[in-house]
Amino acid sequence: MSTPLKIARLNANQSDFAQHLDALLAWEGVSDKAVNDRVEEIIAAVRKRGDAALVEYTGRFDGLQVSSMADLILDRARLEQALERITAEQREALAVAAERVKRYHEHQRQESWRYTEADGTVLGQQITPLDRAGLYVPGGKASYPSSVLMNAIPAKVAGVPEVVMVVPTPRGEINELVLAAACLAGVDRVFTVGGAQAVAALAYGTESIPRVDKIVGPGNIYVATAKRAVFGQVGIDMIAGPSEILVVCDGQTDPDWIAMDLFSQAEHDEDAQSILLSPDADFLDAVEASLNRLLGELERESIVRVSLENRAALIKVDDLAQACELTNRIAPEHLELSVADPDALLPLIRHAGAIFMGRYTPEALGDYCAGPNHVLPTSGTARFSSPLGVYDFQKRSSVIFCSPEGASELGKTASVLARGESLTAHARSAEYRIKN
Ligand code: HSO
Ligand code: ZN
Repeated sequence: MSTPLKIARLNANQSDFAQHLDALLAWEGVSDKAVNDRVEEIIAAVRKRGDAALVEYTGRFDGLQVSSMADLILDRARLEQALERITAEQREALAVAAERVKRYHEHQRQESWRYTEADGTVLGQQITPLDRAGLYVPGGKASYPSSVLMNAIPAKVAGVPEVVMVVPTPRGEINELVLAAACLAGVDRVFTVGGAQAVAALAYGTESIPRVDKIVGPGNIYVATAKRAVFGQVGIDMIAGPSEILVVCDGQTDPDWIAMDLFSQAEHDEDAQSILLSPDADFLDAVEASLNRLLGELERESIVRVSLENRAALIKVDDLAQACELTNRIAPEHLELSVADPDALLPLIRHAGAIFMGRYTPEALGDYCAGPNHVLPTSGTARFSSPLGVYDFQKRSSVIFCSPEGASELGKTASVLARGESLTAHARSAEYRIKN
């Protein structure tokens, strides 16, 4: 066995617990002056020189030399080819996942509504999809087909007519699984460009890449910085922090299961956070033993070790109620309630991106195929935000239709308020419609 893991052990009642918790949760969002400057430059170049800049950057940053942008475009036929190229087993698994994710998201569709006031005025809200959405997919080790499904399917369910995707292909290496997922999710076109240049292209448009209305999907610091920079020109989903899992366990689940659940987030990246809360100190010991025993079996052992040693904690609580209180303070991206009666705890939970109920619901199932979205608020933002969903690709327009009587009545109120603001054109516009 390798060196024992150095994992923080805390007790929620120790006098300096609050400081420990703050230190544990502290996370500096991405922001770096040098990166910022670089990104601004790239955005300016793409705005000015369009495709030519994209071709140039793709050569420089992705080691992929092409003569024109035409070599960086994949159409639906190419996506269908990818679906043929993967194994039957993979095709089947992607199809099952896509179907379940679609069905779940269909429940989220918002409908237009209207009602009539006593004076005959009709008021309502009209729901429309965005015209076009852009999905960023990272290259390299975080290029996840499951994320393609999670980002593109809600857009399609919302009725977005065109979903385009950008994905870097370093040295021309194409991830067929990612393209196959794009095919199943209904992505219309793929551009094999990445980085800040791809974000700039989606935000402003180039000769080949159409300007989109919203950019979604994760990316490295350059992508995140670029998304922040183009926000306002286009919508963005969020700037996601590292993945997090918080497990609340009554001590009766197999410690190996809990250890692996904690690993499952830790293996995403060295900054990922895994926390376990239990009222049972012996159980915390058992999980720690499992972590040490199982670590060596992992493909990503070294990432997991760094993540657990820097950002994990096993915390003893008095009882499950205290665990829930602490959960609300942490507002985790993923919460597992690995207890006999999770429904009894659910009403106590106010802040969590996704809640996994009971011993048989590991977060991994939600990451791939349960149905709900795996794009979730991180770094405590579950206090005020929600999972990515259909509503992120739908907009609301207010609708007002005054009857002559309604206009006359409302005109009197509006006139008084407008004159109070010294806006006489407003007042007169309203007054014209008042019946004498
Ligand atoms: N757990 C990640 C999503 C993911 N997991 C993709 C596996 N593949 C989001 O926090
Ligand atoms: Zn995951």
